[in-house]
Amino acid sequence: MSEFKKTNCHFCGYLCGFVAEVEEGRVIDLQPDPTRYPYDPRILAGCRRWPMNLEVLDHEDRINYPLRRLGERGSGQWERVSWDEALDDIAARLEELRQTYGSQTLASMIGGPHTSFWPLHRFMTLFGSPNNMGIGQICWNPRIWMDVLTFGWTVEADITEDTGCVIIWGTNPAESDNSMFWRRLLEIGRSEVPLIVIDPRRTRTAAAADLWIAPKPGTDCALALGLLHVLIDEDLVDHEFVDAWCHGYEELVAHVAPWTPEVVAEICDVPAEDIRRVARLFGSAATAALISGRGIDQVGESVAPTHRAICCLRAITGNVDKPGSCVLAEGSDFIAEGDLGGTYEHFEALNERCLNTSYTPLQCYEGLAKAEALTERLGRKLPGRYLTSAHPDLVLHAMETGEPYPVRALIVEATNPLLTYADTHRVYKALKGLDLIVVLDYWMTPTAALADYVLPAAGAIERPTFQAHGGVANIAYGGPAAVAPYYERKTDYEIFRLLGLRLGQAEQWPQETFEEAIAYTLSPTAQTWEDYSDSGIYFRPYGYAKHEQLNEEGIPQGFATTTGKIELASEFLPQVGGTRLPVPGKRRQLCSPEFIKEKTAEGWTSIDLITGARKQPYNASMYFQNQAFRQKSPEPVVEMSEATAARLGLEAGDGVVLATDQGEARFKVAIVVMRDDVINADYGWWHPEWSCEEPALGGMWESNINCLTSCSLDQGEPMIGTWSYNALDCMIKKDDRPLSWEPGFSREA
Ligand SMILES: Nc1nc2c(c(=O)[nH]1)N[C@H]1C(S)=C(S)[C@@H](COP(=O)(O)OP(=O)(O)OC[C@H]3O[C@@H](n4cnc5c(=O)[nH]c(N)nc54)[C@H](O)[C@@H]3O)O[C@H]1N2
Ligand SMILES: Nc1nc2c(c(=O)[nH]1)N[C@H]1C(S)=C(S)[C@@H](COP(=O)(O)OP(=O)(O)OC[C@H]3O[C@@H](n4cnc5c(=O)[nH]c(N)nc54)[C@H](O)[C@@H]3O)O[C@H]1N2
Ligand code: SF4
Ligand SMILES: [Mo]
Repeated sequence: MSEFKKTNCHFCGYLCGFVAEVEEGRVIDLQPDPTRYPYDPRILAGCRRWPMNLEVLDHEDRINYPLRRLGERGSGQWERVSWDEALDDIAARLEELRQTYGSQTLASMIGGPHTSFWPLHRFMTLFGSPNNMGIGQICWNPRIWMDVLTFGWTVEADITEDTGCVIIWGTNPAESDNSMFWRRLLEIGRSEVPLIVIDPRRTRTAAAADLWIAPKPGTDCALALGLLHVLIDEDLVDHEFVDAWCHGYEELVAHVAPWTPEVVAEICDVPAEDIRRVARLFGSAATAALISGRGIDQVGESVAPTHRAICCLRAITGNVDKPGSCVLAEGSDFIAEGDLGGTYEHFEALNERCLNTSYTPLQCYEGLAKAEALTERLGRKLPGRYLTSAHPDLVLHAMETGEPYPVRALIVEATNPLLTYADTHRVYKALKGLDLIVVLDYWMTPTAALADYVLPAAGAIERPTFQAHGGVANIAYGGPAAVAPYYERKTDYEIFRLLGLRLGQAEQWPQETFEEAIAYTLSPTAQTWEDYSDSGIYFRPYGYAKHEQLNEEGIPQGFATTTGKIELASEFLPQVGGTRLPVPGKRRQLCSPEFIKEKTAEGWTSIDLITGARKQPYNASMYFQNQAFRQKSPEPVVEMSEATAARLGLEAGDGVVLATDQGEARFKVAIVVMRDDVINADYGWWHPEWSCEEPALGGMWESNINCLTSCSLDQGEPMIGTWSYNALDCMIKKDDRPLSWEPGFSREA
């Protein structure tokens, strides 16, 4: 007899609802659930990933049992051990390292939102280490930080019937979202509402737009200052809103005066007339929305000022917390991740050991405390562990040198840092020198291959899901597991709990299962675990213009900033080494002058580089196991315009090698429509069909663009520490040698 169980897909951030047909604890069929958020048959028809859920659940390459290393690190020799054996030994070794070096000797690495990370954070906090590395500085935090410091909280775009203009800035939802939001943009593209895309590449999103602006990578801050200039110059400003709610308008006027369209056109290499057009479309719409993404998140020094300038664009046009523009999200009714992870409770101890302090004055505990002092006025709790995440440059340095203290152990959860963290050679060497590495994953990845223990994580369908965006909005979605984990897999939550129990954390892990933990998370709300499972979402309709709401004293509550207003000129940022108004910074230079000289003499050419622009069907280093995907997208490519290819003497399909001071990687040329004189290289490429043992490491040395990148602090954003995956430089050269998977390849060549 089979049963039908509600559950969720987690192959992207939407967590679509499904109904699983279950027989004797095994899923035998999976069908979309039309009763639950965010069901839409068009999305499912366009999604290539969800049908692989069944295959992935029982894929022959999944890790099903705890594995312990035998032989040399990376030698590929493993023994299957019981959970008790694995966890007892890991706990004992961690305790010994803690006795010898102090609790900060343990570091962790996480990736994108593939799972709930607060259980790891709770474990790390209770162990006593602040050294969580993650994608914080590059993927999410820059925008969160600048929104919070300008508006007092984060803003989310709100596209409704009222929206009269949309700017899509450095994001390509056609490939990165490919779901509800992308469908909505397609509709807007076809409607009267102007859609503007700012991207060096003519993406499918750009193709759907009315106007495509292709600036030189990394010049977006200047572009935003130019737009502000035109808005002010042509009086497309919402003066009523600015007078009532913005601080520092006159300063902003003076600041952007020199940034004329002509000056900006020169810097960004776009027509001055286009800058005027964008400003006029945005400024003359009664309501306009702006959505930005990774293209401006990962551009070194300029990342914070670019986001600040974008905040100013929203503010002076009155497009704040108003239907059709954006909403200031509300803090969550359910328990926030910062509290679940214990960040605030253990603040002092974490702060004392935090490596970031004095290097990245915003992205550290002291920066968090200053910001939190503002937001707490309106009862909003920041996602502390993300906003304090340790800088990889500093943690890797501590691993390499033992300074300022030795970092000897590492937990890797839901990331494959040899592919996705910057500077693969450096990450590799640092990992090789550690005393203990524990990896939680579904698969044997190149990173897992270097571990002492690989622990089998349960995936979606076999675990409940609760996606809460760090708790910066009052929404969470997901649902229950359909089955108990297959084989001996366990949920990430359970793994950290069981480890915690062995290290004196028993009292802080009262809920035995992740399901119970989610039920507890929801306990301050009116919704039970059962209601949540049934509807797949926790959501309370939000209001607009919350700054006008009266507080207890009967005056409008305003914005949770130093001045209570939107800070066009920031009173906060100078305290952490920033400027009152946005000033563009330098971009990251990956090639030293000596390197360029040497390579040029050998026939290489210097060129601008962006990396990792999203493409279906892969996601970071994931889904390369899927044979259908591999057949359809078989090669790691570097994209360039026809003119660029001609200048470099290249044709579509040619092999090329890219290089920087850090290292090299090889790709095939694809000719696309994009700006001239910049190339875009794929990221995440490896070959799971290869052996993961050394030296092959799943083929990850061949076409891994992060062999070229760097996380060094010296050219990063100085307050947050953002390093760059875009607006880079590299050397390029044609390379006809076959790649390892091509006919004619020989190891000697
Ligand atoms: N298929 C797929 N989807 C994904 C992911 C994936 O790996 N694969 N990853 C997920 C993750 S972790 C994230 S963070 C999101 C990211 O989602 P998005 O923010 O949409 O990221 P991309 O699709 O890379 O789009 C970034 C765009 O910025 C452009 N760009 C590069 N440099 C610049 C610049 O200097 N200025 C401007 N204006 N534009 C620039 C690139 O050409 C690219 O089109 O995607 C998520 N979705
Ligand atoms: N050059 C370059 N580098 C980049 C980027 C770029 O654009 N260019 N983008 C950056 C960005 S924005 C991001 S967010 C990162 C993304 O990079 P990551 O999010 O770190 O992605 P992956 O490295 O593919 O790691 C995901 C791993 O987690 C495992 N996994 C998935 N779900 C779970 C789970 O529930 N539990 C456990 N334990 N494991 C799970 C998968 O099997 C896989 O091995 O990459 C960054 N790196
Ligand atoms: S991959 Fe994303 S869009 Fe596709 S079904 Fe899964 S959650 Fe939904
Ligand atoms: Mo990301």
